[in-house]
Amino acid sequence: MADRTDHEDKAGGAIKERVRENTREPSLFGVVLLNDDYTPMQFVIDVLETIFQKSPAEAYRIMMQVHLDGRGVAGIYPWEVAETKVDTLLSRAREAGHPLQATIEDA
Ligand code: TYC
Repeated sequence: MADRTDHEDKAGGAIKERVRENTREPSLFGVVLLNDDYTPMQFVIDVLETIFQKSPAEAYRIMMQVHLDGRGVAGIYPWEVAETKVDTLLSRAREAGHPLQATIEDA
């Protein structure tokens, strides 16, 4: 193709732009935190800041949403990222002796 421009075929005609042909956006999944009566609020804020990269204000807002509504979305990611976040979250919670739970659902 070095002797032709990107937008011409062999006969010198225009090639149609290919938009999203043979490509797909990755499917996305929400990591949902679940409420319980024992995990300290500050622990939930800490994991939202450190594992889900939330600002202190956003972490507080999400924690309160889970506390009041029973559940809340911590973040939306491709499948393998969501799984890793949940694994990290559950290890940290168990290590600290807290019953915090999270699920993954279609975003
Ligand atoms: N309900 C907990 C408490 O009162 C706080 C909490 C918030 C726990 C969010 C879990 O995902 C959670 N200490």
